Amino acid sequence: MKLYTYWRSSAVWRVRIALNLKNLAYESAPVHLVRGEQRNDAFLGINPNAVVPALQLDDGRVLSQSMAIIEYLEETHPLPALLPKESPRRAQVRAAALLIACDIHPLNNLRVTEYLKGRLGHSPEEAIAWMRHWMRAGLEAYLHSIDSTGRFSFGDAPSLADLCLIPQLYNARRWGLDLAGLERLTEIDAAAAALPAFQAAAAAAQPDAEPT
Ligand SMILES: N[C@@H](CCC(=O)N[C@@H](CS)C(=O)NCC(=O)O)C(=O)O
Repeated sequence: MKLYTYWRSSAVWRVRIALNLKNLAYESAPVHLVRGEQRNDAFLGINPNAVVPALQLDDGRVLSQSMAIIEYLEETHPLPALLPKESPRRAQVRAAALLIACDIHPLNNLRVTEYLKGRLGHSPEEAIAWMRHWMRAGLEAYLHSIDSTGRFSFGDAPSLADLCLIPQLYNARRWGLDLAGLERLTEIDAAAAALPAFQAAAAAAQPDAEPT
């Protein structure tokens, strides 16, 4: 499998964790988002939506949307499970994951903040304030959507929700979000950081990582 990736992309990061937890080998094909390579004709042929991730399967078919890709991996390689067996609990894990993937991430995406600054004339400081606002509101809601105890968001093993949370916390720190009151989330982050699958998926561990 070939994963179209960018080291700092939180959407790809989710997929990298899933691939690593399920012990699936893949080749990385970096797409430099800051240089705009996602809008090159070659990549638009892979994903017309001009975003990473995209996962090219061995038969040539291309999957997009991180959550759809992870569901595909879960269906084809069920262990270790990223979703619990019980249906209401599955829905709760999916809801927490989607709170990040649908309600936080899109508001902070590169093309959105570039539009705020470029077309709408906002300053870089205003764009950062915008990102912090939506991250803080979303992470507070996330905190109230998960279990109050356990090493991870739902129990003692990582779930789909944690795959979304960990990259989002990297973004939160990157943009200087005050994480006071969110210690339960930073404890989950520390538990994840101890696992090789999460270590290998981290931004700094990617072949296209740049000095920060
Ligand atoms: N809903 C999509 C979002 C993908 C997405 O927005 N990826 C970002 C990186 S995290 C991207 O490629 N952004 C490029 C841009 O904004 O131009 C998914 O979950 O796969």
